[in-house]
This record gives sequence, structure tokens and C-alpha cells, in this order.
Amino acid sequence: MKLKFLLFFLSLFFLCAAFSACSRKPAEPDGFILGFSQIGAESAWRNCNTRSVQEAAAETGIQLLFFNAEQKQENQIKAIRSFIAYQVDVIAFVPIVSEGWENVLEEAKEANIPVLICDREINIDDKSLYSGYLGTNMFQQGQRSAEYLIKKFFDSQGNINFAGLAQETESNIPRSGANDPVKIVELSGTEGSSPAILRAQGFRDVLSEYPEFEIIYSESGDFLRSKGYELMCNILEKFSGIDVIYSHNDGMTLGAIDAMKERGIRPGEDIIIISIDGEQAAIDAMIRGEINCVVECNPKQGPDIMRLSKLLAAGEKIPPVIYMYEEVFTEWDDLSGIAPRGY
Ligand code: GYE
Repeated sequence: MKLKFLLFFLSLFFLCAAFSACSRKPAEPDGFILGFSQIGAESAWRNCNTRSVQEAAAETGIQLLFFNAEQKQENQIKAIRSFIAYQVDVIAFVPIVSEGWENVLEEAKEANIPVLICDREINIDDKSLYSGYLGTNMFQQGQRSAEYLIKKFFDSQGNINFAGLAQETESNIPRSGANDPVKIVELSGTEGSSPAILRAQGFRDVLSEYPEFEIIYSESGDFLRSKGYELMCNILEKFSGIDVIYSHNDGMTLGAIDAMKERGIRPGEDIIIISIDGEQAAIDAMIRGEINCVVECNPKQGPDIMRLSKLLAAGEKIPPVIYMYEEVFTEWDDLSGIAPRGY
């Protein structure tokens, strides 16, 4: 009888061992496996970000498990759970929104898999749940956008003037009077995302010192060109005398420009336009005089993601925050020599 029990428990043990072995990722001859959850393909910027990650992985021989979440946080959480089940060496992801990541990051920590946050930031109390952040300084992008406006509307004596604006537009939108505030409309990014939150905060941080500026309306266009067009059509019906459009990404800006042109409004002349990202189409529009300022947001994060992931896979520490290098392009710059943007 005892022999029977012994044989039964031994077979049970080997069965479990065999199952756990087959569910484990195949041993890597060299290199390591990186699980990457991307949010989607909502803009030219995002597509460039994706290409940068995929090309950098191929160039460095890192095996990349890439999941596109199609703009859904729940898909990102599922992808991260599958990376954990597969026991990847490192997890990297772009959090579509800032909140709601605690549970899945707890699970990654319990599985002892380091996590690199990319591009967008998360709002979380326990910073030990991820190893570091690589992306762009979005609060500064908002500040830089506002700093352009100050330069545009204040003369060397510190007096505000509308010399930069056409006083009468072809569509007869009444221009702000000499003592009226500069009327700003904001096209915001995806609600709850760190770029939308931080770009709004940075912009207001600078303008809070200048009562001559007033943000008369703000609405999310979800970083989509189509929504930027729809928003602008509605805004031009709702408001007159708009002086400035502050747009959180080039995609929405280009859609808004289409809407303005359909109504005989000259973008960049009748309405000053500030846009964030720096995609080729926006730089081309600025060269045509249709955009006045483009604040760069650098999508080419792939090589740094691979470099940092390698360090994490080797058990090394990385800096908590690493920002990409970025510039500001304005209507006053000579853009004839600007390198092709690649997105
Ligand atoms: O500005 C926009 C993209 O997360 C910083 O997302 C990124 C933003 C970028 O859709 O074009």
C-alpha cells in the first residue's frame, strides 16, 4: 500500500515539474526577452515611436514581444500579465493614462521582473514598483509653448501689442481690442494622460504671471487629427475673436488648420498656432507660415529603451528619470536647413 502512495506522489511531482518547465520561456542562448506594450497608432509621433523601438530591438539582437493595445488600458494590463506569465526578462510600456497601474506592477514586482516606464508617466505612490522612466519633459513643453507667446505678444519695453496679428481677418472675426486679453483656445490630448495633464500645467504655470492672456476654452481631441478638425469646426461656431490655438500635438493642429482654411481663416496669421511634437508635416506648415511655433517632443526612444533594458536585465540600477533631448522651432528660425524629421 505504501509503495502505491509513494509512486502516486512521485508521479504527481514530476507531472507538476514538467508542466512548469513547459510554461517557462525557452532559454535564451544570449541576449534577453523584452516585453513591450505600446498604446496604439493614434499619431505620426506614435508610429515613429513604435518604429524606433522595433528597429532598435532588431539592431541590438534583443528579442522583442511587442503588443499594440489599440488605445485601451485593459489591453495593456493583459499584455503585461502575459509578459509576466511568459517570464520575460524586462517589461517596458507606454502608460496610456497616468492612473490604474498599481495591481499589475505589484504582480511584476512579485515575479521579480523590472519595469521601465516609457514616453508617458504614471501617477503612483510606491515608486519601487518600477525601475525608471524614459521620456520627454512634458511640463517643460507646456512652459516653452507659453514662453513663445510672451515673446510674440510683448515688445522690448514689456508692452503687449497685437502687431503680430491681422486686425481684420477675411472671415471678419472681430479682433481682440487693445485692452482685451489675448484669447487662447487649447486642444488637449487624451484625458488622464500625462502629456495632456503636464502640457496644460506647464502652459498655465508661465501664463499665470500674465493677466493679458486668457484661456477661453479647452477640450480633448485625443491626439487625433480627425478630432482636431471636428473640435475646431465647433469652436469656430462657438467663439469669435480667437487669437491663439495651443495644441497638444501636431495631429490635432493639422486637423484644426484644415477647419480654419475651410472658413477663410489664415492659420498662423489670423490665429497664432502653437503645436507640440515636431513631425514633418508641422514643420512644413510652419515653413508655409501656417504654424508659428513647434515645440519638439522626441519619439525616437528605441535605442535608449534597449540600453536601459539591458542594464535592468543584468540586474543593474538605472536613473529614476531620463529625458530625451528636445528643441523649440519658431517662425523666426531659419528652417531651410532642418534635417528630415523621420515622422
Ligand atoms: O505628443 C502625441 C502622441 O505620448 C508624448 O502621444 C506622446 C504623445 C504625442 O499621440 O502625438
